[in-house]
Parts: sequence; structure tokens; C-alpha cells
Amino acid sequence: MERKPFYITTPIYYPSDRLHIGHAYTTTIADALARYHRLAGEDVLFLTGSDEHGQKIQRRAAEQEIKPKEYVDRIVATFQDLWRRLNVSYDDFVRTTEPRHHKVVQEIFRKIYENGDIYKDEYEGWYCMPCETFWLERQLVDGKCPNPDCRRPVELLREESYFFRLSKYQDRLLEHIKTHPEFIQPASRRNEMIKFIEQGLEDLCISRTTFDWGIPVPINAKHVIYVWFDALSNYLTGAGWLQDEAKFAKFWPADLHLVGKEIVRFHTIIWPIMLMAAGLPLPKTVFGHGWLVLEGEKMSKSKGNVVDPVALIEEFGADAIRYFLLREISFGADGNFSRAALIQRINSDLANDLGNLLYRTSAMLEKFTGGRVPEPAFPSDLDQELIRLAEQTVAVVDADIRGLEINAALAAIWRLIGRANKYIDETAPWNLAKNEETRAQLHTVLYNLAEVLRIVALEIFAFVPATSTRIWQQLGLEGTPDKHSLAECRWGLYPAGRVVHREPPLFPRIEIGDAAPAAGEAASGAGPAAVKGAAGAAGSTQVTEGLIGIEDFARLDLRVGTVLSAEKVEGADKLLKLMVDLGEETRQVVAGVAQYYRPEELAGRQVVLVANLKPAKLKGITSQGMILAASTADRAQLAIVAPESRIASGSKVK
Ligand code: ME8
Repeated sequence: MERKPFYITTPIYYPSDRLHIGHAYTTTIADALARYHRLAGEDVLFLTGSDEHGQKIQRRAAEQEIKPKEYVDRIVATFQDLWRRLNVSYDDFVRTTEPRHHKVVQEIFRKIYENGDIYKDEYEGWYCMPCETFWLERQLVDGKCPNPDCRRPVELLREESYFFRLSKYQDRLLEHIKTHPEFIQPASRRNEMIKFIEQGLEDLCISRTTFDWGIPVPINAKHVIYVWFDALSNYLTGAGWLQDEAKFAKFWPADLHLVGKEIVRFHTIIWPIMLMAAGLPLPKTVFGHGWLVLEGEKMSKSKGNVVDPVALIEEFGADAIRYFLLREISFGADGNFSRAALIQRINSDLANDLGNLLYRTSAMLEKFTGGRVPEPAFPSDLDQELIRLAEQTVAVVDADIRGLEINAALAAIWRLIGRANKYIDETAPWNLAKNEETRAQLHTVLYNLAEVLRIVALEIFAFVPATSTRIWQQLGLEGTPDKHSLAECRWGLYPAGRVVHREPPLFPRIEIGDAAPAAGEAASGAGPAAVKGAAGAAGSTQVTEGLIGIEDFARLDLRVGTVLSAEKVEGADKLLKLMVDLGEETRQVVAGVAQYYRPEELAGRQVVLVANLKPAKLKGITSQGMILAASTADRAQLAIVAPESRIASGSKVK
């Protein structure tokens, strides 16, 4: 069967000396969409590339006393390295310095010239080199570039140039925009563009003679073609125009050009008019997304407020960065980047919600069935509710992605994850495991959890591919998710009998540095902590009063436990009831930590438990042990004591 084609592009990037996380934004979104459409069974062409010509590049190379080609080669390699680190799965990368592109640009110029829509004249007007944009006198702001993100001085140009008759196409373009509401999205940008076009389009200067780093005008080699005319044509090069007619017939017109909001004008005025004049169909949609801002300002090299994406990926991993960009920023609007918000997302969504669901499920499977996923029995109402939500989620995500509501799609997947975590608390498998009569119920719960995780792994593949693959493999499933399809999100396809492996958590929680005082500082702050490390008496031989012998310490049975669930204790604002996995057994423990921790923060965490403490009743609930926590003398701060790295539940502490 012929697969449905889907052609998606990012803008092609200017080789900039300094990469920033804003650069990663468009490409991450495009990658997520490309992966989603592939998993939906479509034949995807995902294109990105680099925009390497123009006066700006020529000047920069001259400043460094190297040839422009040498300059762009070096920088383009850093972009490609970033895309590799971010797991960007582009199908093609067009460099505008490639011969295949050269041919396309000259041919489209020639076609439009032959149609009579390009003519030679004298250009006199203003040019902003950093933006590579021509401006009219009346558009300048205080004599400077009107782009709010630039506002740098413009240069007066007076040269013989070729002009492109944009004005002739003004009415046809307006008509197209008005009759194709999907052409410019979101609607706010569409309205902006309609207003702009209604003010009148001027013919556009599309050649330059005062520098030579560009593609020559085919009919006059003294001129090089304007860099935007050159760059926009890359979408034809990538689709195989003049190279592979079958490919071009399949993929053109493009389904989606994703671009930042500041370049919507080029993509929805110059580009469609170029195509109209050349007799080619227009792309279906141009989506203008917002900017990633740092304290309200667009991140850009010239402002010096850039966040290095490579360092971020090294610190947090590609999936954490991808997830943050896709989830935190409402697609279309501007979004703020902050380290605190990134860490918050990692801890709450990835470590707590997703990581814990996998960890708790695999820990329970290991404990109750030796890791083997059992056959489910007849589903109860509660089971059915979970199954229905899983099925609905698949449909909601599909509609959201096709409607370009990416963060809404992720929110829907995370609602399912949240529901599954709550399902563990509600079904309490550790209680079901106690009796033979509830064995079938236990099996159903364990199967359902493995099945939810399988569906979640497929659903998140487009957004966090490495994490999805890790979950897939931990679930004992075959191959990798990309070899499967979204059609397999149907409930019930997990093959019972497979073995789930328990592995360290997907995303360790990140402690925010300033929340915990550095070692040795505790005493000077809010008072000494109540539980201290081994320092103290070591080295002292004089003081013996109040000391205990090792045999006294040995009477304590301290064990590492993993919190399976935590909930508030009715009528006691300081207490939480925890179910703690000790390997051999599960303990119910009441802990006075409710003012410092929310129940959902504790599920999945490891604690140190005094396992041989006499059981006690607190607010009518039996507590079988006590977890260790450190607190300052005024109890302003409290921190649960945990092993430094993950270790098997039940391990002895001594
Ligand atoms: O515009 N937040 O290239 P470019 C979000 N060569 N997106 C950002 C951003 C930020 N802080 N900074 C940059 C060009 N981008 C042309 C394109 S296409 C025929 C030619 C996005 O390297 C920006 O919005 O300046 C754009 O979508 C992409 O990065 C490339 O920008």
C-alpha cells in the first residue's frame, strides 16, 4: 500500500559562531513531529540545513582571514554535531553551497525571469546586514532597522539590481491566504500578515553586486542572488526538484514549514510568490512558533544572553532538554527558559511520574512474579477505567499532534501516567499479594501496568526517543519502538509471559543546589542537624562519656527500603502513611514528614528504615518501623536520609 507522504522542514540555519538553545527549539519540534508521523506509518521527509551565503558571512570570514567556505564548513559541522546529540532524525540536510542547490536557485530565477516577473533597475534604499533585509525609508525606526530584535544601523545601498514583481501577486496571495485558513498558523500570525500585505507590497530587490559570496544570477554573472531568494529555494532542493522527479511529485507541496515568528513574513510573502511565479504549488502550512526567551528577551548571540545547548545536553541528557522544550512552551507563544523550570520538569514529570511508574511496576513484578508479566483476568471497573483512559489518550494525542498542539499531547500522555500511578495506590498490589484468593486480581493489575507502560513507550517515542527505547527494552519487548507503529497502541498487545527487568531509575532526581547547605555549613545556619555523619568522635580518645560500643549499634537493624506508595493520614497534617518495600516484605510505616514532602514526591524513593523497632500505633494506624530523616534544631528543614545511589530494597545499612 502506498504510504501517505509527509514533508516537514525547519528553516535552514545561519552558520552562527555560537549555538544557543533557541536554535535547538525549531529542530526539536520538527523532529518530534517527523518521528510521530513515521510511527503513524507515513512516508516522512524531514529536511533541515544551513543558509551559508550572503554579505554577513563573507564579512565574518574576512574578519577571521579565512575563505567563506572554510568558515561555513567549520560552523556547519558544529550544527550537525548538535543535531546528533539531540537525536534529530533528519532525512536530508541541504547546504546552500552544494551544487544541487545551486542548480535549483538558478533555475527558479531563470523561470521567473522568463515569465517576465524579474526586471533590472537601480536600487536605492536601506539594507540591514545582520537581518539580510531590505527596508523602505518609511519602515525604519529612528533611522535604524525596524526589527524589534535588531534595531541596528542600516546601510544605504545604491546599486544596479534585479527586481522581483511582488506587487503583481499581492491580490492573488491575499486571496490564497483568505481562502486557505490552514496556510498561515497560528491565526494571530495570519492576521498580522494579512494586515501587512494590505498595506501594499513593493517589488523586491533580489540581486547584489558589491560582494560575491552567493549564487550568480544565471543571466548576469556580475550579480549574486539575494540570500533569502537563495535560502527559501532549499525546500525545493530537499524535495528533489530537478534531481528526482518521482520524489518531487510525491513530496511537493510541503506539508509543513516550521519557522520562528520573525521569519514568517519571508515564508508567507516572498516564498509563495516565488512559487506562483514559477508555476509551482504552494506549501500547505507555514507555522510560526514563538521564541525561547531568557527573562523576557529573545536569546541571541548579539545580546550575549545565550544558553549553550551542548553543555545542557551533557548535564541533563538530550531527552530532558527535548521534553522541556516540547512540554513547557505553549507551541506558538514565547516561552521562558530557566534552569529552575528545567529541573522542576525533570523532577516532577520525568523522575517522579514516569520514572516511578516504571520503577514501581518493575519492582513489584520482580517481587511478586519473578519479573514475569502474568496473564490478566477479567477486568474490574477500576481496571476498565484505566483501559478506557489509555485508549482515549491515544486518540487525543493523535488529534493534538495533527492540530500542532504539542504540549497538549504531552499533557495528555502524562495524565495517563498519573492515573496509572494512582491505580497502583488504589489497587495496593502488596495487599493483593498476601492472599491466594486475590492472586488473579494481582495478576491483572501487574499486567495492566506493564501494558500501560508499553503504550506510554510508543506514545512518547516521538518526543523522548531514548527514554522510550529504554522503557521498551526494560519491558522485555522486541526490537526498538521505531520498528513498531502507533497502531499497536491498541490495548492488550503486551505478550504476557515476557520478563521485565528492573533497572536503575530513568531519571535520577536533581537536587536544587541552594536548597541543601554544603557540607560543614549546617552548624552555622539554622542550627546543627539532628542526624550527622561519621565525623564527630573519630580521632578522639579522651571523651568516652555518652559513647556507645559497636555492639550497641549492631542491635539496630537498619535497612534500605523503596517507597511503593505514600498517602496523607486523615486528620493528621504532619503524618504520611508509606508502604515500603524491604525486598522480603512490605512494611507500613507512618512518618512525620508531611510538612516537608508531598506524597507523590516520595513514591519510588529509597529510604533508610529502622526495621527492628517495636510496632507503634499513630492516629490508629500501625507503623512497622521508622524512617530516618535529618532535621535542623528549629525543624525549619528536614531531609529524608537515603543511600547515595540506588541499591536493592532490603540492603542492610551499617
Ligand atoms: O532565520 N527561540 O536562520 P537563523 C526560538 N537562515 N527560535 C529561535 C531562537 C530563539 N531564541 N533563535 C533562533 C534564519 N531561533 C534563516 C532562515 S529559511 C529559508 C532561512 C530559530 O539561524 C529561528 O526562529 O537565524 C528560526 O526558525 C531558526 O532558529 C533559524 O534561525
